[in-house]
Amino acid sequence: MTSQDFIKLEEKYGAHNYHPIDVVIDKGKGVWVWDVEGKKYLDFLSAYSAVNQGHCHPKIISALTEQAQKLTLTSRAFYNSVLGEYEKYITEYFGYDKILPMNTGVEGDETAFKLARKWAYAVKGVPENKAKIIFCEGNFHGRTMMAVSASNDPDCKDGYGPYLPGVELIPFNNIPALEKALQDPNACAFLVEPIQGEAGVMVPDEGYLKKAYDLCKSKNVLFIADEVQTGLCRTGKLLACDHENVRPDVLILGKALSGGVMPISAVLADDDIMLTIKPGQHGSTFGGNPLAAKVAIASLQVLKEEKLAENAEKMGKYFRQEMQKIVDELEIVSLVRGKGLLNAIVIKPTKSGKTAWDVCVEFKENGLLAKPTHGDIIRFAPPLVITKEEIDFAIKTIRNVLMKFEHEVVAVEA
Ligand code: IF1
Repeated sequence: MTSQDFIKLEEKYGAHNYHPIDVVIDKGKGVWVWDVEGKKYLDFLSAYSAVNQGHCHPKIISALTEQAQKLTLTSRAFYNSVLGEYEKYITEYFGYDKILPMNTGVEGDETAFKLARKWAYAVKGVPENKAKIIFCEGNFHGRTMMAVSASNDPDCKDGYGPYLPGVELIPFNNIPALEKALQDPNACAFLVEPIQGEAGVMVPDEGYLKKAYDLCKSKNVLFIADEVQTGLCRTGKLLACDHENVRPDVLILGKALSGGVMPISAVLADDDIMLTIKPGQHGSTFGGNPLAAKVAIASLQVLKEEKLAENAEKMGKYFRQEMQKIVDELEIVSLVRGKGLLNAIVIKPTKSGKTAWDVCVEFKENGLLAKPTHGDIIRFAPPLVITKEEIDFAIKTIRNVLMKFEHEVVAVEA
């Protein structure tokens, strides 16, 4: 079967809720993937930061296959011999009293959301059914009705009403707006991405997270960080909040917690918050399964053993510096922004109506995989195990492709 055959198969039998780039990946190792025809590509998306440790990392795959032959799932109706070890490991790793294990990222967000409401009624003393959770415009927390209700992206949201009440949206990176929203005594939590990923890698002003955290504390409101995409060394530190020495009251992790092997998410918090959820009040069949527990331990070990935060910091700086030269040289790209290895460029409008999508198709033709977001933004987020030589290959490819679009730029009116 050829790539076209695989694409047709998905088109006919799969729901049409995605529009992928036309490449059918068959194999992956480290930063590289191969299509069914055997052509090799540098993965510059990493499954949206789930594959931080690189594709099929041997240590993570060993943990998976070893445990898979012994025990995979008990449900939480019974104890299993691995979960406690994982809970101890991850809580010590991040410095929290407790973990609540879930599966997908959005389940982590849902869990944090429910936890904040429980805490509002049990601890803060918010009147029943009045709890309010503050979100930022442009957020992305996943696809469930909670996340959709908190979204203001029409693609995510439209046609799915009625929406969940008790959420308020404020502009991102805007301290006065947060200050105002926090005046409501029923506000119980501020749930925020330290860097907005899907919005186009929006990095807030330095000091924003710290100020937001301090404001939340002054109003007895939980600061909840969605580090599903920004966490686990992606931005050059273990957590993006570490850049401002902010310790979230509730921390949500997902994606790279499994190195891209299976859905594993986690919510971390201290006892005064976490213990407001009692037996039977929340859970999941698969959350905390022994297979996931072993995979997550290995994934976290790899981050430290291979110093992936340091590499992301160093390679990210180098990448942005080299990209900036391209931005200065070419008209077609207006800017590069990001932190660590979570970066994006913005493409200018062209005469023929070609967009960031066409640029990504051309990247693919030249052996580099990336995906546009919001029409004119291209996200660059390779696995964190990337070397300088591989970054140089990416820079060369990006420059060559952008050169092809250069003569198409619409002259910008002064
Ligand atoms: C898709 C985007 C990225 C996330 C943050 C929670 C979740 C995500 C900050 C939910 C998920 C994914 C979802 C995936 C594409 C991808 C994405 F473009 F849609 F926005 F990364 F930027 N919090 N992001 O970024 O995690 O439940 O999916 O495990 O197609 O929906 P999930």
